[in-house]
Amino acid sequence: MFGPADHEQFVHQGYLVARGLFSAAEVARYRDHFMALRAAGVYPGDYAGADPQSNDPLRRYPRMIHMHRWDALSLAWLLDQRLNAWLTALLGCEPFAVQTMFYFKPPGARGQALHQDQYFLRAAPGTCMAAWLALDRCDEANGCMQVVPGSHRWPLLCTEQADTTASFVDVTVTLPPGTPTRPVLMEPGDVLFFNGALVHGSLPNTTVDRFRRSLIGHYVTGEATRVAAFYHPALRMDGTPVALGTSAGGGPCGVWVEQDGAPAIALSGRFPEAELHE
Ligand SMILES: O=C(O)CCC(=O)C(=O)O
Repeated sequence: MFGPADHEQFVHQGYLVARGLFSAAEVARYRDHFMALRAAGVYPGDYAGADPQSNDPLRRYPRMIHMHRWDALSLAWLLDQRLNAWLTALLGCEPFAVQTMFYFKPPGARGQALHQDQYFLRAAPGTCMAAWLALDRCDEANGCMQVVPGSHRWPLLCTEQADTTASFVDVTVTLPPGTPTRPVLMEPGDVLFFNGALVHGSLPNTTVDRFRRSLIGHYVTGEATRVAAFYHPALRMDGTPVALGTSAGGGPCGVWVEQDGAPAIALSGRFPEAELHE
């Protein structure tokens, strides 16, 4: 049940975990469904292609993207009324739904370097939001989510080359030395909601026998009138399409500078005019 403490946490930290929002039976159904889909074939958007014989665990189990466009269960999950209720309470108005993703993150898989989702989605005005459903216990050993509390107040940071031995995506943002990142420990059925500007990511799954599966929905705030082309068509939470304009890449980005002996962000960088998608 959503309460004032949840709102407070979200406003100050930029994220919160709704515990046990989905039941054990639902979690089992999603896990089975996506494992069966993964075993059955390849899909548009598979990261680096699927190859059951590969040495790279992420090629054996590439993440899935935009499944709601061809899979009824994914669409129903994206528009689930519990997610809508929490998102609406957090944002103050009903969002538009724009993306689903499924991460298998098998044993040995790389993580995803620190980033801000809004770098990819460019929802405006307003921002984007994520609902991240844990389908396995998530801890530091299997590469749980890591967040930088309070970073949702930062502008978009300029991106840099990521360490692709630890991350399967090649862009990241850097933080001043000593900036704390917080592991988000979750149980199956918990949902992590986070603001699109929050710096987050995950480290590799270092276990030999535990997946870290998650089902992810991305949304844009209801006042948004545009979003990057990759995320069209946007849907109202009743499933009907809504016409939004298209945000372009490029624009200013933040770099860390020293101000009165402390790190501060100056908007002195510029993103390249690249096509945007996570
Ligand atoms: O699940 C992960 O490891 C990363 C997911 C993520 O960064 C995202 O959903 O934006």
